[in-house]
Amino acid sequence: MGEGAMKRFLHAGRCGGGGGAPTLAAPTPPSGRGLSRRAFLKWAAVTASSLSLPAHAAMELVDALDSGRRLPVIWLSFQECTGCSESLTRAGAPTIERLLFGFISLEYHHLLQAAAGARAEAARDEAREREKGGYLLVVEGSIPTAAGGACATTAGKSHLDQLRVFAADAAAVIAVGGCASDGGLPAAAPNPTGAMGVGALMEAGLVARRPLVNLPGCPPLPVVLSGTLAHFLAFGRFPESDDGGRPLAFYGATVHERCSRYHFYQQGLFARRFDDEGARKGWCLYELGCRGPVTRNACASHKWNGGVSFPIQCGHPCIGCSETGFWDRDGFYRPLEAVALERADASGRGEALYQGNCVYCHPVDPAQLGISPEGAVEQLRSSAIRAHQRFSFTDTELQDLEAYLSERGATPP
Ligand code: FSX
Ligand code: SF4
Ligand code: F3S
Repeated sequence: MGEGAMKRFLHAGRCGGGGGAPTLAAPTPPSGRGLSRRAFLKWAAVTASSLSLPAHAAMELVDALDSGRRLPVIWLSFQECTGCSESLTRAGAPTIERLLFGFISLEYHHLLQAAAGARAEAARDEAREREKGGYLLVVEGSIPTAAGGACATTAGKSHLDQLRVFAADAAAVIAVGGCASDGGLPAAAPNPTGAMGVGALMEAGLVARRPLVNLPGCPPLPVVLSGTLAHFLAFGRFPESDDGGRPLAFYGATVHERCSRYHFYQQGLFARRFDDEGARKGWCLYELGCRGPVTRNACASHKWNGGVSFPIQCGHPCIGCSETGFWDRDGFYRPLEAVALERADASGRGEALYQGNCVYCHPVDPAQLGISPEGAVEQLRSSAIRAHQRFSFTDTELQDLEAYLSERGATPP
């Protein structure tokens, strides 16, 4: 296929639409990798788009993956629930297995490989020697460090020692899932095994520093891994990341920003119980503890099982599974506002009250409120305002609000 035709194809694929298939001069051969040529090209276009790459990057992706060079990958599973691999094997088109077996040389993955026992371990060690400095290491699960790493071993070797050895010879490392990224569930208090993520071990000097990308989520989205892998295959580096080492293309926006219930949030329509009318009508889950506003992940747009659904769509609030330490943060079912109120001083509590209530009708910046703090509180105490169900504040809340308005310089016009 000529470059022009390819570009037209990729453009058609990117723009989607069932009827958007391009007209090709000749039938394209199957890729020979368990994926038709057409599906492969379409996938490349969609992947480039999901990575927020410019249009020409799809071509580079195609060229790199088409080159026949298969990147050696060693995949180590440590302290985890296997949910990450379960999630990844439910990727859309192409399935993650096709990506893995078509474009990379998966040297070891104890869940997916057929081999087991001493021969599998020997093959893994032989791959490390053979591909020294050139393989990609994928880590799934946290690494126990208590008791010298004795809490978890495979084939007589501690996970900590395995990571030390395999990271030292890797070209780069992908930490898949919250456990590998920051310790995840196994690291939840009181963290009896001293579980740590890969990055923390590198920072502590316990594991060799290598280029690292974190793909948190419990589990992460399949597209996050396939997109990150494809980027590495095509460009020899990981996509641009945030401070937490997470690719911005997938973790650059909050769940809230792309949530299908967002318009209910804006209208102040909330489910307050899992079985109330609001829940049945699909209203916003903020009052049930949704962490979507403070959680960066792409689940609201990419979803699971080929785009079928994600937690909030199923009626469960986001528990913030792609954020560091989410297991230990404030419980799962308390509204963010309640958590903020508990933590804050009087002015901070007043801020939460103001930003959670008053901004529906008044400026976000209280300096532009056009009334003194005392005047505002006086009005709020008046029976007319109290009659409005949203604004029945207690005396303590009114004091907090006054403290906030004073601090922020609310003055009469
Ligand atoms: Fe952790 Fe993954 Fe959660 Fe489970 O491998 S991120 S417990 S889905 O399986 O590591
Ligand atoms: Fe935001 Fe959660 Fe409500 Fe969605 S359900 S709009 S993520 S608070
Ligand atoms: Fe996790 Fe929240 Fe998405 S719990 S899967 S980040 S909706």
